[in-house]
Amino acid sequence: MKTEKSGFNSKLIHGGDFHDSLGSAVTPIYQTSTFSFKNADHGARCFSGEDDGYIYTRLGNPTIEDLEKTVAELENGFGGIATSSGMAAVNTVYLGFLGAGEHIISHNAVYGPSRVVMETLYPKFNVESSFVDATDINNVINAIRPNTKLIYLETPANPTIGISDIKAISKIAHEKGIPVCVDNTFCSPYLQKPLDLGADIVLHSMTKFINGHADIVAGMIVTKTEEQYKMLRSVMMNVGCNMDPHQAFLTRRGLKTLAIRIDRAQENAIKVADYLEQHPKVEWVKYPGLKSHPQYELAKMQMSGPGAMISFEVKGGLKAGKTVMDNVQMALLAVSLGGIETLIQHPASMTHSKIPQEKKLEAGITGGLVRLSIGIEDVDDIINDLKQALDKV
Ligand code: LCS
Repeated sequence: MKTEKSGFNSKLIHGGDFHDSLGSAVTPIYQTSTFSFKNADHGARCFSGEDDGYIYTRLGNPTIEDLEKTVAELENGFGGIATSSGMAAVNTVYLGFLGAGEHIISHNAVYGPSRVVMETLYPKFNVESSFVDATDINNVINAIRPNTKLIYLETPANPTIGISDIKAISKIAHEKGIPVCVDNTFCSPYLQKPLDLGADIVLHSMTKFINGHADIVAGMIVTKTEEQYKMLRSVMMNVGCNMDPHQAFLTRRGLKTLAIRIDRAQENAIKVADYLEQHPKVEWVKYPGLKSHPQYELAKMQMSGPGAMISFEVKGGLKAGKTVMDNVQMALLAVSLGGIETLIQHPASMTHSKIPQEKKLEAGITGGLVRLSIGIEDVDDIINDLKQALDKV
């Protein structure tokens, strides 16, 4: 009997609708590179698309497909395309939408490599880019050119936590026939649904909240239309940045607890952000749940919760920030985010180090900015850990 699964948590558990003849409760790992055909005609029909049988794991695999269907369902999209990493998802979208002589507008504070690859590799193929502060829609409007083929948002942005207005930007983009892609990594579909807000493509580093256990690297693209799904799927298959079945299995398992993990991490993050904002040694805190956040009202409109990512600066800048990072005892001094453990890192010298200094500063990635990914530990322990590290400043 099929489960009624209209609620988000029910979709997390039962999404994908995988069933096999053994009644497996969990989608098994189909650790196979290839699938045999019944006969030559069947093989030909699989290749022509007349038969939807599996062919070869780079093209499709039941374990991976279950994850793709589930995430697409959670994002209210047409279909999902799983990739080997979040960066593979980013590059699949870049390759799919941009050609020689064409132009992309992107937020200026996206994840470091999402900007670096566009500014260093794509110019070889004559792709033009404008990285602007997309938290102000006028900057996006002013950057539109006749050859603009994609608007790329990351909201909340890594690491500035700046928030861009998905609905308003999508409306303007669509008037000009430009598709909009949103990197939804910091929210996951639990807190934000970019396609419902008007975007065309949503992508994730599933390494983060979706898997949530810091044990795999993975990516996902979800499209609104069948046409864009087919186009991007073909890019992924031909580039060969497919997911592996074991990676899909772990991600599907991690995904089941997405909502309860985020509820808990977010509850902790709200308390940590409040604590930091009141701390005499802290210069500023950026967190969408704080009234002091410049896009606090917009965050309330487009996100169903403020999430678990916080950026802050200690008075005394980088030197003081390093003292905090070097002295935390429970939090891990590590990049990545969205896992069950609290992580602290320094974007200017770590995740965003390859961006030239003047571009970092223009984007608000200052030397003193420290980023926290709040985990699901006991909040008193997280706060006490930060307290004793701040005491050393
Ligand atoms: N998009 C965002 C917003 C990210 O934060 C990351 C990785 C990616 C895409 C790329 O995903 P990956 O290929 O790593 O799965 N962000 C990282 C970070 O802030 N620290 O380490 C990785």
